[in-house]
Amino acid sequence: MKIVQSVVVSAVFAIAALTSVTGIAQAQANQSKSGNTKVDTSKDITDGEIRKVDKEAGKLTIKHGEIRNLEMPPMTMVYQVKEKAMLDKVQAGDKIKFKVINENGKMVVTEIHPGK
Ligand SMILES: [Cu+2]
Repeated sequence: MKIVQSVVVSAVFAIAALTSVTGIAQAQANQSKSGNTKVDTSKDITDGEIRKVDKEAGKLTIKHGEIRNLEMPPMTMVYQVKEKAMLDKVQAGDKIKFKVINENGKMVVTEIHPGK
């Protein structure tokens, strides 16, 4: 019983050590990336296709390409928009170019432009 416990304990320590090293490396990568974002603004614009418009909630479902400024891979997801009026000129099926920012941990679409 003692032996089993100590094996488990050292496995947990090994995993914890690995995790913290990875965490530090990622933090450093994020830091250098955010420094670049301000210089190259074209990185902020993402291609997408609107799947659903929810004017009442001020939300937009977008199938989007890679979001470079947020390091997000392509996917379909729901975003809050900065102002509900932005939804007046779009509808499901529209191809767009848009800008999304991370506002205190929440993704917010701040710009929508017609795409092709
Ligand atoms: Cu996404």
